[in-house]
Amino acid sequence: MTTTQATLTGLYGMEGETNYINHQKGLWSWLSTLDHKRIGLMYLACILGAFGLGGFFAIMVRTEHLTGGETIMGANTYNQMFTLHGAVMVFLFIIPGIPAALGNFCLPLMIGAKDVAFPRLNLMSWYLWVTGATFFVLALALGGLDTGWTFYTPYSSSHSPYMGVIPAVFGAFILGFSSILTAVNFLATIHTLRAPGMGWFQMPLFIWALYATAIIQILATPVLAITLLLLIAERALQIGIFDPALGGDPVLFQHFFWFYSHPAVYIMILPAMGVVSELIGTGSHKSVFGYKFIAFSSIAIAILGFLVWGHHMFVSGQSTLAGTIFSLITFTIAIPSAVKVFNWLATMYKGAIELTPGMLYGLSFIWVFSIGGLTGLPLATMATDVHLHDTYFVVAHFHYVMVGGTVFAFLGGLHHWWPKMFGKMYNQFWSVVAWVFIFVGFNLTFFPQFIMGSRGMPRRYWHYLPEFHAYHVASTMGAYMQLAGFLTLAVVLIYSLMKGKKAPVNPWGATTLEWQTNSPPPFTNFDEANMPVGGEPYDYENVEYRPETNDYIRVRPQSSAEHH
Ligand code: HEM
Ligand SMILES: [Cu+2]
Repeated sequence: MTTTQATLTGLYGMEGETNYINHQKGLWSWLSTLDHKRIGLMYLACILGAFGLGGFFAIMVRTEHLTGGETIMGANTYNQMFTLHGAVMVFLFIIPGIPAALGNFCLPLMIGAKDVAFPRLNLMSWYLWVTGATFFVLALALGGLDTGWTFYTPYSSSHSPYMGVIPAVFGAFILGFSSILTAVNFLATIHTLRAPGMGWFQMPLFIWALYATAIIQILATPVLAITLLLLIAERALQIGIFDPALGGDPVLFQHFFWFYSHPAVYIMILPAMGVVSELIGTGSHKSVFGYKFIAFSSIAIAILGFLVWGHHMFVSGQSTLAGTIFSLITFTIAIPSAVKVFNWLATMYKGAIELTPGMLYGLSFIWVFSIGGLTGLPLATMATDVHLHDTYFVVAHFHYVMVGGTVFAFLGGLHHWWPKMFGKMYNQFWSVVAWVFIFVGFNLTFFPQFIMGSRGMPRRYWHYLPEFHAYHVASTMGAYMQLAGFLTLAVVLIYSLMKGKKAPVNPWGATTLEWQTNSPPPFTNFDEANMPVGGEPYDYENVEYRPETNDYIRVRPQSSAEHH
């Protein structure tokens, strides 16, 4: 055995055990892999890189706001910083985050399949992500952009002096294809490759969430793609589609943009809700309450999400009738969202709650997402939105949903599936310390923004009046605290890869199929002799704690016969 082999075996598994990480070696074996697990990890690495980059821009923006005047950068640089922050976080990190990284790794394992339906297409999606990201880097190299991540016309099409606009828009266009192809793949996989005995209602709830997300990705993303091409055409050729000076209509751009971008917020939050269902069930060691309600509420959110885009345009001059209708439909989305929250709470009721890091993130999600969701109601009400539109209240609202929601669920999922992915445990004490910093820092960053926003602090302003100073300083301190938390977490996870204890098959006592195969799983996901069968997905009677090895074993084989 060579030294590298020895290290790898030391790193990833028991002596002699082959798994998807060590069965082939070398960079090329990764770059040409068709294995969904490896592709999931490649996405994970890329997405964490994008999160770091977006985080850097966030810290820049927050640092600038330490004083009401110029702190570290001029106005033009400031405009670039918040644009790049938003664009990188949305297009490179949060939209692909859970589906492409966690979803790719988990989906086939959770339905007992060997891979996704179209492995080559899956690899191609990853390369498209990398190509799209390269265009973003090109945009930076060409001097950046300052349009805001929303690329509103006519500023983006006729006035912004920056060369980075077209490459960034084209990058987002390509990333859209990556997203669409992943969605096609997931739909086909869920339809055709479920384990014997796994009917639709024996699928784990994360799978339902990925299914609903895939529908949105396929139906909404093409609209964004066309819009972005039109924007490029307008900017390059001054055709007169969106610029009123050329006879175009800027509000048309907003309609197109939000027809995609509102459903896109559900592309961000639905997979997160799916992860949270797994986290809360496992952390409570109790069957998830109201399985069908949670499953169908995902589908309901996916459908309703297409009918509300006009709530972003109450002050754009759209008719009051249109505004009223958009407002009403927006309120109805609160129903399926609340259904989920109530079901998670009912799952915990009388459960044997164990505060693992995964569960802590799950609980934080419920708390923080509720604040994010409830503050959406005043924004969905026309009379109050006229006052709150384009203030820091909106910035606080969407960060409570996107960071408190999606990012927390992503981190919870990462902690939950980490032992399965790498076959290594991490130090739970230090990861809880990181969680404290992230959770407290997050609230300190964004809660003051609700207050200053409702008092009139506009978003995207470089300078501010003295009365907002204390809020801005608190917010920036919160951002630094989050940074400390994320750096701690990075150390915890890197240390786990190098020195972590070997992970057992099922460290958390979860019941879904991925916890029946080795950690890390073999290349083919399951032992050929012991292929999984579907059954009741959340029957916690099936697993029993084993104190000698500190893991859980299956006491009853999963079979469709058990289903009641
Ligand atoms: C983790 C710490 C974070 C901090 C401190 C932070 C801070 C900020 C700040 C200061 C702004 C600028 C507001 C303005 O000038 O109008 C902003 C905007 C924004 N952030 Fe974050 N952010 C963080 C994380 C995230 C994450 C994870 C996401 C992705 C979901 C995100 C998405 C956005 C978006 C979409 C905008 C709007 C940009 C625009 O107005 O063009 N942020 N953020
Ligand atoms: Cu919306």
